[in-house]
Amino acid sequence: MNTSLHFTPATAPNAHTCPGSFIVFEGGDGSGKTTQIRLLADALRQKLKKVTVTREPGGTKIGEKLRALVLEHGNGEIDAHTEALIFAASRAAHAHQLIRPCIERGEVVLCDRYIDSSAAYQGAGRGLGIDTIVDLSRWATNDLTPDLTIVLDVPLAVSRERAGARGAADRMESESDDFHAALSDTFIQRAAADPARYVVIDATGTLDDVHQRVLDAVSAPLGLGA
Ligand code: T5A
Repeated sequence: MNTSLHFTPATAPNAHTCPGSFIVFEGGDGSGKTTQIRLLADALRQKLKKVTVTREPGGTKIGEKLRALVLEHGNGEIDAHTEALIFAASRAAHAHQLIRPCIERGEVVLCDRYIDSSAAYQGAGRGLGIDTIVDLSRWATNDLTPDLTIVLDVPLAVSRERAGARGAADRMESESDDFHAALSDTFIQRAAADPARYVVIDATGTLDDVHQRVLDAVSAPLGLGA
C-alpha cells in the first residue's frame, strides 16, 4: 500500500502576496521563542504599524481547544497520525481565520511555531515522513508561507534546563533526548535548504544577546534599516 500523500497546494510554494509580514519562530522546547517574540513585538510596536503575536498550536478559539487536547496529559492515547492531524487542523484554522486576514490588512504577524514544527515533531520525531507532513500543512493552509523563519538554536541541555525551570513537562517535552535531537537536526536542515527564508540564530547567552541577534535578522526583511 502506498501511504504517502500527494496534495496539490493551490499555489506555488512562494511567499504570500499580502502587504503585511509573516515571521515565524521555531526551535526546540524551551529554546526561548516565546520570550524573544515578546521582546521583538515590544521593539517593533515602537516603530511599526500593527504587530500581532500568536502561537501554534492555538491562536484561534478552535486552535486553543485543540492545543489543550494534544498537549495535556490525560486525554487517552493519541497515536502519531491523530496527533499530526490535530496540529494540521489547528494550523488550518489559524492560517485562514487569523494569519492571512492580519497580513492582508498589512500587519506584522509574529508566530510561535508553524509548519517546521510539524515537520520536526511529527515528520521526523514521530517518523511520519517530513515531506508528507509538510504537504499536509501546505494543503491545510492553502500554502501560506512565512516571509522569514527564525530558528533558535540551543544545545538540548540548555533548552531542557530552561523549559524545566518553567514547570511540568507536557507530552512533547517528556520525549527522549533522541527524539529532541531529531527535531533539532530537522530545523537546521530545513533552514540550510532555503537560506533566503530562514535564519538560524545562536540562542545561547543572555536574553539581550539573543534579542539583538533577532533584531539584526528582521531589520532588512521589515525594512527597518540599521
Ligand atoms: N508541536 C507544535 C508539535 O509537535 N507539532 C506542531 O506542529 C506544533 C506547532 C507546543 C508543543 O507542541 C509541539 C512542540 C511543543 O512541544 P509549547 O508550550 O508552545 O508547546 O512549547 P514551546 O513552543 O516549546 O514553548 P516553551 O515555552 O516550552 O519554549 P520557548 O517558548 O521556546 O521558551 P520560553 O521563551 O518560554 O523560555 C523558556 C524559559 O527559559 C527562559 C525563559 O525566561 C523561560 O523561563 N529563557 C532564558 N533563560 C536564560 N537565557 C535566555 N537567553 C533565555 N531565553 C529564555
